[in-house]
Amino acid sequence: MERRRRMRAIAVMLGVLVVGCGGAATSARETRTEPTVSEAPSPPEETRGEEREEARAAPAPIVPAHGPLAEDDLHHGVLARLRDAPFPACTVEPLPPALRRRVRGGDDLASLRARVSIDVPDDAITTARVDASEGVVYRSAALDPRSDVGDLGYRVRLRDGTSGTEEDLALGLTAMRPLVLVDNPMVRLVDAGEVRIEAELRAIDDASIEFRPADATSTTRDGRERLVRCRLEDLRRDQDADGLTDLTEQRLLTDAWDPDTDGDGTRDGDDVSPLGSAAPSSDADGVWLAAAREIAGDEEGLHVVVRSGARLDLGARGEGAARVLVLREDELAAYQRRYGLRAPVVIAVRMRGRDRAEVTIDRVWSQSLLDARRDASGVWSLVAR
Ligand SMILES: [Ca+2]
Ligand SMILES: [Ca+2]
Repeated sequence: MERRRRMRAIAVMLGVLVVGCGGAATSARETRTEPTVSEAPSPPEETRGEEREEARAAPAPIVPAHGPLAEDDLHHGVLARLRDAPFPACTVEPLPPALRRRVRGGDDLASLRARVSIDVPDDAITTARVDASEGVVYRSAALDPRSDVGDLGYRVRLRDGTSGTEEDLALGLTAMRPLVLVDNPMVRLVDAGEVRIEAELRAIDDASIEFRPADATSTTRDGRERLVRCRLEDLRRDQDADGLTDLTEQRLLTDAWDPDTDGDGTRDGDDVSPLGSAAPSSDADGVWLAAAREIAGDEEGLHVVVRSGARLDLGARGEGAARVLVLREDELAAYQRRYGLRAPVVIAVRMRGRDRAEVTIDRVWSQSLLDARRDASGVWSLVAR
């Protein structure tokens, strides 16, 4: 918990620093370049999944059509999906003059919470009551690994005033890549089947990221007063009804048309690590798996872990638990080209006899040294060295 608070504090602090940096340079660096977002065609009615990302009914048993995928097939699938055109869910346009804020600021957490009765996360950006419904847009580590930079993803949580149903959806947008969403009570958060939010253009410069608590990060593009519009049907689309929206699958590099991408019998939405179902084939694999499970249990959100060997089965996840995205080096490079520089986790295992090993967990900005011991029942456990 302490680490999470520290990371959040650093991220918030750096976010503010970047605001100052971008704001000062806005007039000189204003550009017409906009993010590549556009309208997506609607899928046929019968392909729309009934599942919602956070509506977690008992998982239906999955009988994978293809069976467990071999490592090479997983690898080719990941690279192919990273080459696919991104799903467009949101459009960006200039903010209409009538919606311009007269006063900036005033979006502190207490005032955001005072507007609504819906649960408002600590990383809330904006809240609104629209007719009888309520919503909150917030930053989340669910699909973007925590870093010192604060480039978390944006999500929207909505409560329908008539039915009382709640949903929590990824917007497919990440802070500073290239937009930063801002509070503007004059923009109706939900209107005509769309989520609408004011945004600023503040594209982080990956070359300025050092993965240490950096003094500042710089931006490559800046601009103010944009309007982001995301169609709810695009945000909600879950074509294979596996509990993950298409937008979420895009970030997890899973197949949006296959409910069980790795074919291990656990549907993508319930799989801690939906890319990989191999069993450990060595003692070192067993230790690696124990360390990966430790990481998944340490902090919610998404952990990007680099591994060169076969992707091991990390099992099923509980509600709100972390996910582990295991990537090979070349996949990580392609992932970073698409989603920006991300600090991966590297687990190194050195066997020290049959039932002992040393483990190093390197998160770029921190390193943990652990001892692994195997008990009489064959289970590996880890303790800090
Ligand atoms: Ca899906
Ligand atoms: Ca699976």
